[in-house]
Amino acid sequence: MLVFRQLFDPQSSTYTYLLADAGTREAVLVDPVFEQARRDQALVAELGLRLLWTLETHVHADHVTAAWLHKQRLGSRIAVAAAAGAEGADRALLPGDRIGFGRRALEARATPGHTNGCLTYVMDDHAMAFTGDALLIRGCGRTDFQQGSAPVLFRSVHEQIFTLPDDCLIYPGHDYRGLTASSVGEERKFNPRLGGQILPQDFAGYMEHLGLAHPKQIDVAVPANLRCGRPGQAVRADQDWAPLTYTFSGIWEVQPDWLEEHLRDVEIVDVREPDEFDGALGHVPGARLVPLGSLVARAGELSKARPVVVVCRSGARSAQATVLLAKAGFDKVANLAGGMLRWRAGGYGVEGGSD
Ligand SMILES: N[C@@H](CCC(=O)N[C@@H](CS)C(=O)NCC(=O)O)C(=O)O
Ligand SMILES: [Fe+2]
Repeated sequence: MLVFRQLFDPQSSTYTYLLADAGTREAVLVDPVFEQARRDQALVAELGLRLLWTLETHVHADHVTAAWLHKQRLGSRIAVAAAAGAEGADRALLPGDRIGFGRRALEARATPGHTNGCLTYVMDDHAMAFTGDALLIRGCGRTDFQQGSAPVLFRSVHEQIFTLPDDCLIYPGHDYRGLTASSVGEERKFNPRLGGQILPQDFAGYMEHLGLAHPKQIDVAVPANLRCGRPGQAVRADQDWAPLTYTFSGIWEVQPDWLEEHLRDVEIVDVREPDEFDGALGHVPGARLVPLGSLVARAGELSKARPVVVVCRSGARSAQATVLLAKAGFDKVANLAGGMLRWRAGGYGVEGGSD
């Protein structure tokens, strides 16, 4: 019996997969996301599982892996393709390697083309394949950066994935439209880039004209993933007074919907300038104005009894403010994710401001 959960990161539209042997409770996570580490650790604990491995399908360009974080907190080991050239992995996978958990195992198949270290993990009974970005649902990973190559990807998909049984389910690394799974038979027939009668040269033409912007996180994500997600700075102490997320840049964040329901339980500190506080965006009801430049000097005005939520226009200055407050001895402090811009876009209540 297999325990199987498909998990989603809405920021990057990434799927993470939890697989475990229902008998021995030994588990693996495929493509865990840094910001979702707490969620996934809670699930592993609630299901009574022991995480043996985190497995990467490739060096991601759009999010940072949680492999290193899980290793620190749960003692799991990190596996990534030898061809990915990442440092800090416990196992450098070669094509044909098997990763066992209890009585079950995944086989690593080399499916380069999106990157040269892409792996597809195939379940021992060929019922499921975790294709990363080699094959997406009615799509595939782009081939315009990170050693991408359309002819190489075409061969990978046709030789390593389309040769699996028709009813083998495909679980991709991402989906941008809300689809969750497909099957080999379905993609062989209906994939508009790689299925049907399409030839390698048709595919190459298609891929040359995708016209996609580079992932927003690429400059942070690729170097971080080449270190298996080990941050450059020390990890800040845990906090659990709200459903907080810890970002790869070392900032604790709280989401607007939580803050709106807990306005009276926290001290809200707005670190913008006075003209912004009273300007068009308005401010969060009950917020206290302490501009970033005077925050350290005025930190004594704030109580350490209540958690502090820091706010600015976009969430950048307030992120820095959380670092300054932590240094000043505040141990419950978080940034309002996305600042006033996201607060206003979400239609949450404001004091002052114009419509
Ligand atoms: N807008 C996204 C970019 C997403 C993206 O480029 N995704 C890659 C996977 S890492 C891809 O291959 N996408 C294929 C597609 O969208 O067709 C971001 O900023 O993160
Ligand atoms: Fe990717």
